[in-house]
Amino acid sequence: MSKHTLTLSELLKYDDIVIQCHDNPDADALASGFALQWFFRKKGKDARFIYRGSKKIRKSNLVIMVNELGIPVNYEPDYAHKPELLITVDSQYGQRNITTTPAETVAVIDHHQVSDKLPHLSEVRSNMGSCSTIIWDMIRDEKEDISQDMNLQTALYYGLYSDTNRLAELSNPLDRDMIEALSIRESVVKLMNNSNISLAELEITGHAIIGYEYIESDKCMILQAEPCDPNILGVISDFSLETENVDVCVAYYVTPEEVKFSVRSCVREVHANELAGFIAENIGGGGGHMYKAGGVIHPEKLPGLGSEDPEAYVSRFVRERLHAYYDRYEIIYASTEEADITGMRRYGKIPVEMGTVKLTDMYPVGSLVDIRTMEGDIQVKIEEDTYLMIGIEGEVYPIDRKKMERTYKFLDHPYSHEFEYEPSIKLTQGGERKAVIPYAKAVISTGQSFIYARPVDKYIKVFTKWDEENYYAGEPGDYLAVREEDLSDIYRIQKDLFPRLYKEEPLK
Ligand SMILES: [Mn+2]
Repeated sequence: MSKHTLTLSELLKYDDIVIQCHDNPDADALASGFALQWFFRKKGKDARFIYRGSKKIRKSNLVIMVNELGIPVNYEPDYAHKPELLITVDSQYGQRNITTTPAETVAVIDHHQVSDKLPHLSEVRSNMGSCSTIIWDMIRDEKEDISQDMNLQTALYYGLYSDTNRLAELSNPLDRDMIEALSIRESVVKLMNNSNISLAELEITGHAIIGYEYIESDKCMILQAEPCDPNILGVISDFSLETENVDVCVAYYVTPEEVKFSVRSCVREVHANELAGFIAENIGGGGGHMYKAGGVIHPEKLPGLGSEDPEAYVSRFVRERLHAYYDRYEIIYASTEEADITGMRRYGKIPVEMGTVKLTDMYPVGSLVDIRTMEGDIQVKIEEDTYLMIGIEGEVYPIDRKKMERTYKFLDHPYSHEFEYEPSIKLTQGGERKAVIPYAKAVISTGQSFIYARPVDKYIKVFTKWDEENYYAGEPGDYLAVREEDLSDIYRIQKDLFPRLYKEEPLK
């Protein structure tokens, strides 16, 4: 759910501009307002940046942020002026977490879930780690250069850093692009980090840990905290995961507005980002990395909450989701099993156009590169014959020349394709990021490969023989597939892709 409708230049026709972030601002709210104000000043507009509500900023890392980075934000609990344009950042106008300021026109820039009808001037991208990322991207679209302003860059970095639990719960590639592009004042970040926990939060941490619940059969720990800075949830779950016989941790708090949670895993059978997504499925959102993730649940979306006490309800709900998650999967380890093909049908690959890049066209032999895809970063060492395949959804994977030539043939037209996020590469040691697609050539599969496959009726996790550390998760309707020429090469094919990729063939 995302909306891209607004450009910053559209807002330049207004003169009397006020930027407001949510009450009790956090680092992302402050950075977002700061960046937006920076943009307007650059354009000769004197926008005012305010926050309201009953509390002035007191948390020491935020006080340091405001003072050290010179963020010109004003606390205006009784703001009475009605501006021509009010822009809410890191929050949506009319919501409970932001005091309503009357204005002639309202604009919204935010990364939270869309909760109400948005004004016409809105940019809400719910899949971003921070609102700072969105504003950074919008300023970049306006071709404004922030590289000379270290304070602004540091603020943007710290905004994303704080909203993604020290970057651990980062899930969007654009967030990673921003981190890479920013030059920051490390010393200030260090200072803010070391004032991250107040004494009150230290106590919240202690209480949550004392009240832990341990599910022995799953080696899973659940910890409920009092409402706090979401970063504290990361602190609680990181620390608790270090306990022996604890493989997975979920820490959460409940407020009337939201339930926030952090997930940590140290076992390959449970990907934290997947578990987070599962817990919040249809009622919020979750994501992150394999080992660290987090998410949010919107209480109004909880089924059958009714008049029940939300805390009791949520604590039961989280336990039920965890049980459901553990019950749900059958785990298949390809490296130790030869697939049982009874009940499977035989399929041949339908020739589809794909892209292929000879990686030595982009970097010298021996280079170590990071390839960024929608699913995350992968690292590849470039050999003489390393190619990169670009699949029909923009997914990429390395392949050696022999295998590529056996399966595909070159077409005589150039490859072009647009994806939601274009795969890109940079040297691991640093340097500029290059888009992959301009280097790609179009190929088509020669239809020589056959598989056995069947749709699965439950949830599965498949550890393929190519990667013992990572599994591919499948849901009912997805296909479990085995290569005809190697019955231990078991993998999963998503149900929506399958009919586009395979057609049934007679059994041999
Ligand atoms: Mn935020």
